[in-house]
Amino acid sequence: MTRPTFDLRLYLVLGSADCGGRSPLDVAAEAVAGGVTVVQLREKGADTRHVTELARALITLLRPLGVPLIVNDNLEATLASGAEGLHVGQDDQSPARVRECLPLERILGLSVGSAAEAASADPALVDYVGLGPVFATPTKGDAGTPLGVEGLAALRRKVPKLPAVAIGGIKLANAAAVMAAGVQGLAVVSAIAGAADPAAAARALRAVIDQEPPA
Ligand code: TZP
Ligand code: MG
Repeated sequence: MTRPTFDLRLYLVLGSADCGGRSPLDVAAEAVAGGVTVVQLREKGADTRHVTELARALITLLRPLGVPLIVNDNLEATLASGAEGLHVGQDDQSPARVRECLPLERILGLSVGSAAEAASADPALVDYVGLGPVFATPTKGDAGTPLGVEGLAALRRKVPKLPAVAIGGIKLANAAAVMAAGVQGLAVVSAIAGAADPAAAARALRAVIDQEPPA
């Protein structure tokens, strides 16, 4: 069974509400031009048909560029759109349930925010973990208590077998410190989707990420 390969260095999470009135397709296109390596569609509150349509449009844009699309918490839309993967949180369908329908060739990501959650992340089911929130963030109201950089580094050591991205309040000013906690990449919403120039924002983050020795 071939497990997927992917590049987590700069992981953009976005939905229509995050793009300052712009189209998520336009923002994603600019962000990828600036160096984003993975895009996650996180269209909160939307029905499956709408998520599937938006995911298909993103795939048309991203696939020729070799950038995988991950759908947040909607297995049906992941399968219907043909997206490269799915990301689930701890309150969503469990990885074991998801894998009953999602082939191992597709990427499955899991949010992890504590040592207990880290212990339950099974590399046989999950391809990467999203660790966070690192810092307080207005983007996700229920994100939980921030780990801080030290907490992130400690949590990262508890999931040594899985690649990891950090998420929550990450921006250019703290990007180097977060990378130094031992993650493979940075996941951001507002630092790119909310930027006046998403391509420039992505380029600046990639410059920092690419300076860190690989974790
Ligand atoms: N999961 C944990 S924090 C968060 C998500 C989706 C939001 C991160 O948004 P931002 O704008 O990068 O702080
Ligand atoms: Mg969720």
